[in-house]
Amino acid sequence: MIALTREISSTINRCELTHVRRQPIDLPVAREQHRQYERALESLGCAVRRLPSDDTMPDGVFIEDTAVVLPELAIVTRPGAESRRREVDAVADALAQFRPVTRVEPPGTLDGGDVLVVGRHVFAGRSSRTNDAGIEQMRLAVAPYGYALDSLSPLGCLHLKSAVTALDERTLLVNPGWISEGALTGFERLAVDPSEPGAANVVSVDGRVVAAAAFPLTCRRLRDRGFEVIEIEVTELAKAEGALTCCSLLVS
Ligand code: CIR
Repeated sequence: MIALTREISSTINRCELTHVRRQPIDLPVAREQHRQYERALESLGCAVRRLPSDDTMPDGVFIEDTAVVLPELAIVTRPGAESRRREVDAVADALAQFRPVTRVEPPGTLDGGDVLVVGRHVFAGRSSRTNDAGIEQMRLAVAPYGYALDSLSPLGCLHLKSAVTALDERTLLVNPGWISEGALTGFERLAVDPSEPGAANVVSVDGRVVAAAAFPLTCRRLRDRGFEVIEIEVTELAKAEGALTCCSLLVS
């Protein structure tokens, strides 16, 4: 498994924010936390390849939003925030080494954080970043490969994957306050601790989970369910409204 990551831009303090109040981000601390994240991915067996960033990409580290990678193809997105659209070209070039690449075209917008792939099932979140045209293009791109796509509308959070991520091919980690669980039938569900609404976003590889140390009660729930959990500090990236899946694209 290859994990594509992207360097934190020196302009991260000018990042987009939707639900989070702006607080100063300590760049050296953020970069050290990002290294710890990359090390956690390496400990799960990923080979990390970090793309460079530059001053024109305050949110470049959140590489997940620029593409959706399936075994058969990669869909390069058209991010909903205009300030993020220049992020996609370098990611498209990097992914072209591994997969055929297709792109979301105007008027479609789509952030990778709004797309959750579990086996042959694709959930797409309608959000302030992802519109129906973008979701429709995703549906058409994946249908030939046998993927079924459901669109959902999370509420109260930035992206679908703020509300739900996959722990394995059967089990989802969910904040029921941000998504209607009825939309997720057919999957086993584990709820985050109610005092930790942001805890549903974790990276999972082969039943081992990278989770934020800020959410100890949810980490305990994960361990009680039998998952091995690696806890890391991501306080500075959280100030940029980023979580864990957003900082990598996993290419198997
Ligand atoms: C943004 O608002 O676009 C960034 N500040 C945070 C993006 C986080 N991405 C994600 O959760 N997939």
